[in-house]
Amino acid sequence: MKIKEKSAEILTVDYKILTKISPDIESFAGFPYIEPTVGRPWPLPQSETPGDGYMTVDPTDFTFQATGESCDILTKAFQRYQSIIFSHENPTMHKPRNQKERVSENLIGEGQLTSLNVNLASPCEDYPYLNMDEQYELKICAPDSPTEATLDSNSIWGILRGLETFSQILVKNGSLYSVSCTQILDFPRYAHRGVHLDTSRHFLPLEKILENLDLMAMNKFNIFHWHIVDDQSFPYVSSVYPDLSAKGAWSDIHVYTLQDINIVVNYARDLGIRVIPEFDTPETEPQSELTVRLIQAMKKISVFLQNLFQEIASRFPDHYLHLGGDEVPFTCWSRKLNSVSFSFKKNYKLFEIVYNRATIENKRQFYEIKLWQKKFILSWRTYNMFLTYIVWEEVFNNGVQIAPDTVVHVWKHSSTPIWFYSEIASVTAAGYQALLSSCWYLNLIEYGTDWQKFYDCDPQGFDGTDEQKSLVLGGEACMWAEYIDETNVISTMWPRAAPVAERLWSNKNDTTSADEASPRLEEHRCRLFRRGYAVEPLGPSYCPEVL
Ligand code: CP6
Repeated sequence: MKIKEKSAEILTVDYKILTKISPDIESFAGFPYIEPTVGRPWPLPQSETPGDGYMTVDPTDFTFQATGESCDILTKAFQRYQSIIFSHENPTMHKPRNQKERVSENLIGEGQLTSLNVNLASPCEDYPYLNMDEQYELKICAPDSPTEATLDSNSIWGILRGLETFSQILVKNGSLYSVSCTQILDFPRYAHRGVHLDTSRHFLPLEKILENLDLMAMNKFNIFHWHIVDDQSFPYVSSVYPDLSAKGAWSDIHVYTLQDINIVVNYARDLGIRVIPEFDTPETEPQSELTVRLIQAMKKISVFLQNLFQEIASRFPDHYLHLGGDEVPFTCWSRKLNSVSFSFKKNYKLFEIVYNRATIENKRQFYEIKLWQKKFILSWRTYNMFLTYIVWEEVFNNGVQIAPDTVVHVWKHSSTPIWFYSEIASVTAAGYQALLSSCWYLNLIEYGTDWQKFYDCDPQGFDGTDEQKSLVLGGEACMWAEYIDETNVISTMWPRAAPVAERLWSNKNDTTSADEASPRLEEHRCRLFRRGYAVEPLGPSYCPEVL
């Protein structure tokens, strides 16, 4: 034996002895290396029946075939997935010294797969909506068609979800790709699976919003909750009231024009994602002595709000609108409102406030808000093509009268989940539909991992009746942007939003263990990394070349 070989042997032996002495050596200080799975989808499908063997795919000889209905959404999806699947970029991360061959050579392939037959049973719909059909069935060399791969759905939205799953179960195998034989029947657990993004505290360039939409689709999220304006800046460019952004945006380039909004809405639509904008409209404490009623200005403001919200309704095709209503600084308002002249009248039912901080503080802050009561909301419903409202939990907690179909968004959190579970229990006990975000604050950062916590949180985890639980529409992962801008938005959100995606999509009984999910999440993170996104690592790791 040559000296070189000998020393290599010693090194191997030493390593083995070392790991024997200290079995934890590979999981130093509680940060274990989790070996990723290969070709396992995220989020987990509702049902899978794995078959024997696999098929081989040659990227130069593979197409998507529409065998049923077709439309622009489908054509674009084919182009997108052709590129997502086969532009296997080399990770820039260091390569491991001993790359294991992940796909076993012993498996007997069923042959070459040259197409995925995509059978859309109904014509496409224009825009995604609440309770759209997202179910699909994906069969790869199933017993009844051993040489084929088929994707079936009654809806274009189901086809989009199925294409994503197909792209995830295909893995690189040398210069070719492999896909295991399987039958997948899949549909979401919750209809509302959102990602909330704040573009007021920092402006986000359009590309980052679109990148985020891509990542959302790769996690089967279906709602982009766009917290577009807030105290710090008003980047929404209104045609009816151009001063809102002219005076309220950080600068004249840090704005979203009508064209930008159309780009976002249509890009999202092609991915089966709804865009729900939030225009903060804080409410008031009805019993407070400090309650201000702007009777004199009311007519004027009413016209202002009608014009603004009519414009918003025409620009965002979704039938839901988020009205905010959180964290209202009552005393601050009433003090600052002294600078506005108004007459005060008690017990007035319908009231609104105009709040113009630009005149008080600096030019960057200009914001108009309203207070409302039931009558007002009802008149809005007729006016705004029957929009349904989502409000933050304070609106419910403060006893504001809200339309019966209002969705209450629970966001307050404490170190124990009891608090928000009791909140969602009382919201649903009062008969309102609910969304949960309390346990999914992506902006809260700590050393170590927090995704297991996100994974363990369940929107229906409260004590309540079946009827109460049926009122839970789903939830949203929230990103607040006080400390987030284009430099860190992607890496802070992803893959940390992925556990939320699985919680909202997959069956509760199959997703009870974060430990069990973690090898799949490692693979998913590598997949997103390989697709070109700056997704942060979950712990000490590397991305094997096949992923
Ligand atoms: N801005 C607005 C915020 C927050 C909320 N509303 C917020 C509160 C707590 C945390 C993060 C964000 N920055 N308008 C609450 C819904 Cl931890």
